[in-house]
Amino acid sequence: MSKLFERDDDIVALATPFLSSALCVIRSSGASSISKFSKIFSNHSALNSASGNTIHYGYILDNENNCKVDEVVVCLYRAPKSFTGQDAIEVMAHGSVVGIKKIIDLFLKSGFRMAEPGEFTLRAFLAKKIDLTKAEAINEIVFAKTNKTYSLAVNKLSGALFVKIDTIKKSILNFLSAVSVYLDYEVDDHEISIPFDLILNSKAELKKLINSYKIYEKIDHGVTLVLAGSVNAGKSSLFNLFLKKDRSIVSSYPGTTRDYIEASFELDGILFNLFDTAGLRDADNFVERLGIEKSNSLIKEASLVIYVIDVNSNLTRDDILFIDKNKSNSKILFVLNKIDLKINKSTEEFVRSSVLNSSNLIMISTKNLEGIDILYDKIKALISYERVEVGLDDIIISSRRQMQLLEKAYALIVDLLGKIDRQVSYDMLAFDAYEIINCLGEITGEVSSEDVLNNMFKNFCLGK
Ligand SMILES: Nc1nc2c(ncn2[C@@H]2O[C@H](COP(=O)(O)OP(=O)(O)OP(=O)(O)O)[C@@H](O)[C@H]2O)c(=O)[nH]1
Ligand SMILES: [Mg+2]
Repeated sequence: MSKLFERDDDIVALATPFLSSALCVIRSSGASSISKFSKIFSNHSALNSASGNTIHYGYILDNENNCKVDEVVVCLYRAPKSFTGQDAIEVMAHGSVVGIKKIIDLFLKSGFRMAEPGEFTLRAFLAKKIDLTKAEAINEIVFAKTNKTYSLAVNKLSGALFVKIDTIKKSILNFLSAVSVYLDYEVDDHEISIPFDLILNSKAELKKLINSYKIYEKIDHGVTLVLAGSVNAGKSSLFNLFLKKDRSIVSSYPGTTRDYIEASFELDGILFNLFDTAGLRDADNFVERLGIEKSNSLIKEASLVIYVIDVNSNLTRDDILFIDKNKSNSKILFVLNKIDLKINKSTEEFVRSSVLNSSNLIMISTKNLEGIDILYDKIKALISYERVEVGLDDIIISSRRQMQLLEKAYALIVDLLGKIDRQVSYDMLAFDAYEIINCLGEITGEVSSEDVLNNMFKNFCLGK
């Protein structure tokens, strides 16, 4: 058997970020993990005789230097009742970066080795604790960017995708069984009914799953929203308002923002990639000119642009050029800002008379928040095409690997249906059905090669 499938040596990794925090979790697993760890734990005799699923209080000890390193709580698991199916120890220590390094060093000195990314989940898979769809769901939960992608991943963790794939697989298996009976006993095909409809239904189910990947891409990639406008119009003030924090510098000095700043926020379940840009003007400063060039290219690529205008001042030459060029562009929202101040009538009139769709013009004040709700509603309306109604029970494919296998299975089913139409021999149909079952088995991990597993788990983070 290959090395990958016989892993029971003792591994350790930090499962929480390597940052100062109240607490951290250091995770370990392996056949002799408990006895090795007990050497650096104050309460070692209790630990060695402890039963699984127990919690122990004590100190991590540096025996070489004869000192205590940290006061900790330890969770002890015994095989097979643990995430990895092996004996395992989880240490909850104080989240000090110095302390974490010391504790991990002591683990290594006691005979553990650092785990590879995803190795705990790989062991859980190899111990048949989880299938591949659940393993991937764990990674998706960790990296989810929005509430929606998070909830969809949790749904998969509960096994929904596995059940779905398994149901399709069973349909194909029923078809294969009927064909095999026909082949084995050479019965007359009038005497046995071959369930061709199962293949048609499976094709439809696979199509639904394949389409769901496009939905996922929409939810995951988000909408690019760019704030543009002349210097001092209030772009950074609006940027901070969207993010609900003072991220971008706001000042009355024209040309404060020189380079673009990117951040994300969520509105109505949709992820927005928000850009604050350098104010447009004929700048003499080289750095500022580069920033303005970047602003222009971001505007071109954006799904939606909010062009901010200071309604208290005269329009700039750049404002007039931009309005003229984009007055009928439905992806540009013109926002007249600073309505808490005296409104410059000629500025307001010019914008009103130029912008073709009056609902694309909104008056706001980032100072007293007038008009902000209207702006939010307008943004939601404009990107409604991005909104996909996904129930939390829906199964959405979010892994490229799964998607490629689903496409392969779909192509095989289309091919099989063609052969059924052409009435090719039943042994060829059986061969194709068998291939489809294998392909679906690769999604759940029932059929998997070492290369596939190595490739998949290396994308996990350390400690997972
Ligand atoms: N009265 C009032 N002042 C505002 C409003 N919005 C922004 N300001 C002020 O206008 C000035 C410029 O605001 P910023 O948000 O820095 O403008 P900007 O468009 O990012 O400017 P640059 O980065 O220089 O291009 C600051 O002094 C803000 O406090 C508003 O709605 N009302
Ligand atoms: Mg700015």
